[in-house]
Amino acid sequence: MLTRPRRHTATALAAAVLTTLTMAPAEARSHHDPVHPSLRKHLAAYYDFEHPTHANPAKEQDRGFSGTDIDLVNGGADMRTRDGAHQGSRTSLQVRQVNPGTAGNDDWKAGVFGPSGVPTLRAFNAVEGVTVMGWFKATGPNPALNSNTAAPDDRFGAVGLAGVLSGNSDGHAVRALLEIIEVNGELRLVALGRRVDGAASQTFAASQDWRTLLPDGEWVFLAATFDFDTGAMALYRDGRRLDGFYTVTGDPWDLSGPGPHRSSPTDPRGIKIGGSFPQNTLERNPCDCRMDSLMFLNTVLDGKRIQAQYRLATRR
Ligand SMILES: [Ca+2]
Ligand SMILES: [Ca+2]
Repeated sequence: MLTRPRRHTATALAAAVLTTLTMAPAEARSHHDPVHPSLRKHLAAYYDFEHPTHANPAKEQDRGFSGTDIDLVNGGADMRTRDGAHQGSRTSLQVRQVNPGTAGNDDWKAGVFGPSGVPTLRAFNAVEGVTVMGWFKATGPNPALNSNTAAPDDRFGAVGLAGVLSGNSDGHAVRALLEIIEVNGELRLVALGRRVDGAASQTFAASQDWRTLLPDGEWVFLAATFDFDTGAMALYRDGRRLDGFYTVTGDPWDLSGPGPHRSSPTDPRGIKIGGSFPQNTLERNPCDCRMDSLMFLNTVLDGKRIQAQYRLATRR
C-alpha cells in the first residue's frame, strides 16, 4: 500500500474533490427540509413526485403523516417529469388528456379512490378546516376538448387541479378542491368546498383572469383554504392572497345552527389530482399541466404560513 504510485493517489484525490463539488448542491438540498416546520403537524398528505413506492413505480409515496399513497393513473412512472417546480425539486407530475377525440378514460391524472372511504384520510373526517396547495404549471390548451360528447370541438367546463373527495363521492364530488371552472359563463380560478356530504357546495372565485394567474409555461404556487366552521374560503398565489368573491348566495354549508361546524364525519373517498375519477372510470376536466409538491392539510393555514412555505421553496 505504501508503494502505491503517487499519481494514482493524486487522481483519486482529484476525483474525490470533483465528486464533492458535483455532489455539493444535491447534498445541500437533501439536508434542507422542503416543508416549513409550522406545517408539519397538519400535513396529512404530501406528494413531491420524487418517491415511487418500493413495490410499484406507478404509485407515489405520501410524505405527509397519513400514509396515503396515490396512483399515477394511465401514465404510471412516465408521468414523473424532469421539471422541478422549485429549489430542491428534481421532478414534477405531468397530467394531461391523451386522446381528445376518443370517448375514453385514458387521461393522465393521479389520486386514490376507496368506494367506502379511504381510512388513512381520517384527518379529513369531521374536519374544521382544510388547506390544499402546491405548484402548478399549465403546459397545454386548457380546458381540454370534451371527449364525452359527439361534438368535435366543444370543451370541458372546468380544469381539475387538486382536491379531497367528499365522503360519498362518485370520484368527482369534493370536500375541498382547487380548480378552474366556469362561473357565470367565464372560467375562473376557484376554491370549491362542500361541508356536508351530498349537500350544496360553495365556490370562492378569484377576480383576476385565470390565464394571468396560471399562465402557460410558468410555475406558480397556489393555495386554497376552507374554514368549515365560519364558511370562509381564500385563495393565494405565490404566497399572496387573491381578491375574489363567493358565487353562491344563502347558506350552502348549512352554518345557521350552533357550531362549531365541521365537515361530515366521514372518511373522504379519496384524493383527485388533475381531473376527476381517480378510480379511472371516466375522463372529466383533465388538466394539461405539471404539478409539484402537493400538500393537503387538515387545518386552515393563515397567509403568514402560506407565505412562509412559498419563501422556503423559493429561497436561494
Ligand atoms: Ca418534485
Ligand atoms: Ca366532444
